[in-house]
Amino acid sequence: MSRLIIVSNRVAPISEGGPAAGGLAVGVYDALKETGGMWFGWSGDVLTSHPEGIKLEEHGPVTFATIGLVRRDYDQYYRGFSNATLWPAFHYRPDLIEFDRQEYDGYCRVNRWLAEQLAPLLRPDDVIWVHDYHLIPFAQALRALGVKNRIGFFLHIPFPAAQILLSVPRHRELVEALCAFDLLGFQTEPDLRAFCDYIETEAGGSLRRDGAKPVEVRAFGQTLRAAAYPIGVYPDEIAALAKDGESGRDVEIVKATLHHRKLVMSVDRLDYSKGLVERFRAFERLIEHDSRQRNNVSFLQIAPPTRSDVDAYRDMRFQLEAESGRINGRYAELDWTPIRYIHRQYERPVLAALFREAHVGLVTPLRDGMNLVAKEYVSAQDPDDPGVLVLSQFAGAARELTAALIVNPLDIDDMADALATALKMPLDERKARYGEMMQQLRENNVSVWRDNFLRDLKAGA
Ligand code: GDG
Repeated sequence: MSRLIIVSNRVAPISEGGPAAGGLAVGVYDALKETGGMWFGWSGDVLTSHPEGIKLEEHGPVTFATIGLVRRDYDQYYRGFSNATLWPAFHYRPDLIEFDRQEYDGYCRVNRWLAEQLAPLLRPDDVIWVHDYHLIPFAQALRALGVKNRIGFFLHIPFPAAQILLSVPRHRELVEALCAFDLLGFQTEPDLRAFCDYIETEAGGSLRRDGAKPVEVRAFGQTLRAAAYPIGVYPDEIAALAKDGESGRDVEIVKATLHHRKLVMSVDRLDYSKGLVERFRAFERLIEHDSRQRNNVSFLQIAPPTRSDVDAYRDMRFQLEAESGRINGRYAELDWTPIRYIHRQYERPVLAALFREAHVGLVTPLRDGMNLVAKEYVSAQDPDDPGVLVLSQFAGAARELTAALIVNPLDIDDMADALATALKMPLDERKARYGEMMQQLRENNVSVWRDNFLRDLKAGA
């Protein structure tokens, strides 16, 4: 059997069972254990001088191959072009794009350098699966080194409409680089359509569709295939984790301080794409318009920090602190704080158990490739007394979780109304919606996502 080589910006610290070990990491790691192989990427270390070489760690049939980045590479490749240019553009925020030619050059340089590090470790029949926007030029860089293996790419974030992508300087080079992969995977059909639209209207390429098979793309002198592969979770494992954690210390504390009030809950990295400010205002609108809700419901927002060295993230943190402070100042009572905003990370079992306690999961990104939190919230529910998911129409997950209450996150009243509906939804309706969503989550779990992608990647060989 050919080995699987996973390449991603960060290598998940599976061995530590750390917070990054979510659905994606677990799914990918499972595949690696079955076929044997390697997971290659940045170690997370920022160094003062170039590393001597790759650090290799064996865990059974899986090798973790990691390497540090020097400060300039980190600044240009990771903080700069990946997170201050591509991330806002791909999340439909051209107003937040910062572009610096040197950062772009650094992004391409680091991709070439990483490819040079990996190439000597490859065997001729290895199958290579590259993940996410940090590594768009990676296949092109490997090809330049003479690597002939099958190379696939999965984009975890949205692919923007052509008119948005045009606002990224050097967009044509980026799409040309994407065309060096053998298979491109997107989260949803609209992402795939946006890519195909760019190919036809901007790149002068052509497409061939053949039923349910991946679309054949011809552009920049390359032939490749592209399709949508919505990422999933392992719903039954999350359910078990949530049930196990029911009587844990953190859950007991939350229950004790709620005093039988209802709980609305959200968990997101602190990112402007997640719509946190709009969500805070929607909760405020709920308690503003319906005084009976006051002192009867609390909103818990857990938002672990990310990318705090990118300006837009710092600004957003200040804005959130101001909004939660303002709303609490206006409505809090001696025994009730409307919004509990916690800017830190929790262990995965604690989150799962808290999801199970929450009457409403409020997941309202302005744009999101998929949003695993929505899927995790549903998975964690008690089948006999499930909570209600309120979900943004702009999360990829909304295409599968159609039994959620779907909202427009830019419409504060729409979100407040959905919250009110969710808080008073009768048990029968909650169970019916939950049942429908769980069925969907089981049918398209993370193994299905991974197996479909790898089947198509290998089928083209
Ligand atoms: C990208 C795309 C796509 C969050 N806080 C804590 C914590 N988390 C976990 C969640 C979930 C994961 O992190 C976040 O996944 P999301 O899908 O919600 O969002 P992104 O990080 O933006 O991920 C996204 C995803 O890739 C996969 O393809 O769905 O659209 O943007 O698993 O539970 N985990 C722990 N503590 C926390 O405080 N342990």
